[in-house]
Amino acid sequence: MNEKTAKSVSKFLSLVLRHSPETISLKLDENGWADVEELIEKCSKNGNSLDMELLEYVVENNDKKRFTFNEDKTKIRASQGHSISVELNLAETEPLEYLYHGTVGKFLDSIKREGLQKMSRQHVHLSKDRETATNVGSRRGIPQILTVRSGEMFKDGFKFYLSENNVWLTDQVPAKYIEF
Ligand code: HQG
Repeated sequence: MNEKTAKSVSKFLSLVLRHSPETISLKLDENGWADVEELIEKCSKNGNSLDMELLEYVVENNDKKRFTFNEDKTKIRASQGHSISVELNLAETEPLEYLYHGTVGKFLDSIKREGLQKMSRQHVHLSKDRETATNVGSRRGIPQILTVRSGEMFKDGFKFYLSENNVWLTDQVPAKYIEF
């Protein structure tokens, strides 16, 4: 399988399964699932040629396991990262004592004032280690890694969720729980 093709399919799937299914007139259900046959047909119609073999390859080999099939592979969804409102029904999970967030310098003043906010997504995304957070921050420039006292937040009643692909999610992180 051509890696370049797989990456471009992954990017397109992120667009339609997380942000704007209407780009290809695709409907997601309330839990974010798309019908696989419909997805293949509508992607192909819109110039992103796709078949079941390629879709299975992308789901299995995606570097972050961004997409999941249901049991019989008739449906597919993004595991996290949505900007559109979907109910992923993730189980509340007790977090590790510390989690990490990768960002860049220009956001720090605002984060110090307002804490971490979800911005355009459905959750604040946190990573289990500094290395992953460094990769996240590097998407925008020189990474700045913030340490979140998630254990303390949990004791104080904040909820945490772990996505199917092991990204930690929460609604917000007040600045007092962040080590800059
Ligand atoms: C920042 C990728 C100012 C925040 C990654 C971030 C992740 C604030 C940006 C996933 C702020 C939002 C998500 C505040 C937060 N003031 N800036 N109060 N609070 N920010 O992309 O965490 O490859 O929505 O630091 O790996 O960067 O797409 O979130 O820089 O897992 O699968 O606002 O996306 O995964 O940016 O990344 P994003 P993120 P995928």
